Amino acid sequence: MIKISEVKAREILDSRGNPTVECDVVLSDNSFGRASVPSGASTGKHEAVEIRDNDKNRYAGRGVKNAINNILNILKPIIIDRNFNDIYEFDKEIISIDGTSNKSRLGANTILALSLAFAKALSFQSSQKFFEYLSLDQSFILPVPMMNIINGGSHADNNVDIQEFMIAPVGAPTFSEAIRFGCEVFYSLKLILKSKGFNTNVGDEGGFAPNISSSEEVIDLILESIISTGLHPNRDIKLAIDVASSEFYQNNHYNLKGEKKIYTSDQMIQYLKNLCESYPIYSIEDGMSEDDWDGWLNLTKEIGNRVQLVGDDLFVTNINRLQKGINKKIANSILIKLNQIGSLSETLSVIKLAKESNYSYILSHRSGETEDTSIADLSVATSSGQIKTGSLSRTDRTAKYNQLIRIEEELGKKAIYAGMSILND
Ligand code: 2PG
Ligand code: MG
Repeated sequence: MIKISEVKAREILDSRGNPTVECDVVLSDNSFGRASVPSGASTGKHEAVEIRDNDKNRYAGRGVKNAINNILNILKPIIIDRNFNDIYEFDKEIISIDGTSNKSRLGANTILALSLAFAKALSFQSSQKFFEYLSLDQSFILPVPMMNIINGGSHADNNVDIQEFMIAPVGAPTFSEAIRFGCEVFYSLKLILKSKGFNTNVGDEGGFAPNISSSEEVIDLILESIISTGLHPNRDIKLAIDVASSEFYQNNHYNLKGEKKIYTSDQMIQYLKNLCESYPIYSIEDGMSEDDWDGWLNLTKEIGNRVQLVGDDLFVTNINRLQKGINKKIANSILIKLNQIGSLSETLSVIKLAKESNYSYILSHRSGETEDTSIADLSVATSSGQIKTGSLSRTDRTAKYNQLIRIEEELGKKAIYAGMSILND
């Protein structure tokens, strides 16, 4: 019987230079799995808890030695020399050791690192690639990349209110062509920004971070850059935004500091509706704040029949919050971030519920990332049809796109690019 023969854990760095957890799991037949976990900046209030040491003498309090110790001293002695049939059995065991509803005892970062490393070891053992091992039905759909080419909000040091402006090449014939479309727009956006005297340094997710207070002006520049590459906005490339509005929701109002506007919930809905009427925006994430359920309901009633409305801070990859949204007919899509819930099996359960409820689901990175590319495999395995993993610069972002290029090559003729199909669901 194959057993767990070794577990290692270490403190490594994420893309912002903050410590994070990496874990290795080795099975008795030498099958090996390694995983590391990302970390958010615009985190949702209802996410599972990421534990940090808060020891001001190390890494400004951001160290994760406690999480490492939890793996080595609490979890390892319980799982070592044991056999688990699948990831569900394994995760159930380690989640029950934590015993809390939000993983605050051992940490979502602790549990996810171990959960993913174990899944990778099982995938190694089965001699399958990770995306094949996780595949739900052996249909392999390459996702439309949602590339965040202008960074604002808490991901950049500028005055752009909306956190992410993304381009989604729905009209590309293949995944690798979608990446080429995205890169060419990215290059041309750089030239256009430069020519207009804007800064072209990049933010946390590799998109440009110019000081532009109006969202309309940002979108106009993106459209100009699409056209100047010879591509067509709407037909070849659609736009998506992550408003991340929980970040600027104060006293029941949406405070857009860059635009110098303070909106009520209804005015915010009108603002978003106008943006969708003026521009080829097919998807809005976190248009309303994480606890503004009434605002979400009204937004869904207003534009939910024609725009993908994605709950990130709203649902936090949590099956109970998603179920509440489904019951209330709120949003029509969920952002999937493994570390918001803290284990692979719970993530797969949320995806299953979304699928059964006709909600689209988008695999997503965090603003603080590592070189771990699991989300690329997971997006193909679950046929998510969409992935957002940043811009076309910074290796922490392109690593995921590069992994998808490899998967596409590996699948050959079996690879289907989601393309336009994401718009008809
Ligand atoms: C988001 C994410 C990723 P963060 O809001 O969708 O883009 O940001 O990881 O900072 O929460
Ligand atoms: Mg978000």
